[in-house]
Amino acid sequence: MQGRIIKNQNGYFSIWGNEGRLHLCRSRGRLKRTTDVLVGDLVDYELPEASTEAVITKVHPRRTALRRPAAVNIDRIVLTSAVKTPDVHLYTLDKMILLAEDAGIEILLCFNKADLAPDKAETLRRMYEKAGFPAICTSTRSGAGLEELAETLRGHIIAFSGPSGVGKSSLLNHFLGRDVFTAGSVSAKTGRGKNTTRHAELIPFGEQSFLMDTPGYTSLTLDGIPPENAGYLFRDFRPYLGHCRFSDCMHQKEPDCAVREAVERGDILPSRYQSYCQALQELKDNKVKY
Ligand SMILES: Nc1nc2c(ncn2[C@@H]2O[C@H](COP(=O)(O)OP(=O)(O)O)[C@@H](O)[C@H]2O)c(=O)[nH]1
Ligand SMILES: [Mg+2]
Ligand SMILES: [Zn+2]
Repeated sequence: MQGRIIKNQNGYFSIWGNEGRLHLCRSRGRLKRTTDVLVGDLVDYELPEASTEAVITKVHPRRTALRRPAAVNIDRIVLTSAVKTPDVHLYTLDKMILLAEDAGIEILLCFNKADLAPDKAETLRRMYEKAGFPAICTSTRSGAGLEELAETLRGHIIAFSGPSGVGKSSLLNHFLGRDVFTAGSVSAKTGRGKNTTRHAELIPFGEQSFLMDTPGYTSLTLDGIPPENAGYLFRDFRPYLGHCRFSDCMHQKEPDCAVREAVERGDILPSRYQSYCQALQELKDNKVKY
């Protein structure tokens, strides 16, 4: 039998069987100890007679892998920000984009709480569309943008990710039509979410579709990406790569840099270029040394 790992609580897995039933499983059966099983994995399992627990026999190859949170086979990620409370932080957003690009996951940007600052939401949407990202402004209060977002939720596994307090759980509860996820209130003092989702968890959504809430975070460390790959992972830089004077140009202080020229012409957003420089430094600082 085949199914999807939708939850891992301290090594106790929940498998959503293809037949649409939930099985619990603590045993990896004949799997090697070194085989890790992650949320999102497609697995083969057996249901031994006289046992209530399933036994995993095989983990199928993965299409995508996200490290934080550890989850695999995500097809699309909705990178969610709030336009206000908490204020959108562009470097954090650009880092989330970089990690998702590196994981090979299709990206959609969602600027939520548009009711609090509609003009700002629209400005952000335009900025990021110019950089090459599909983007939607939403409000779970006014309902704006929710239908448009719902139309993009077709696919296999769709994760919502972003800082805590931006409204991920509220959006997911809206689409699932019930309170599956705890929507926390934002602390008046810090402007951050109080009540956050602890485990990466998939919720079955229609036929063979799953939605995933990811734990909110307050900071996000960049590592594990070679610094020289960063330029390619900024998709708005791609048209200019290969046009710099030096083939190994890192787009910093080098002469005749096509990326910097594009920034000066206004073809690349200054904030995206700043994020690139900051990310590059962070990747260099966190580079694994041998
Ligand atoms: N004004 C406004 N508040 C929202 C919106 N969406 C969510 N909230 C509120 O923001 C707070 C955090 O929401 P939550 O869904 O827990 O955020 P999460 O941490 O990203 O899962 C809650 O108090 C929500 O009621 C929105 O579109 N507009
Ligand atoms: Mg939440
Ligand atoms: Zn360059």
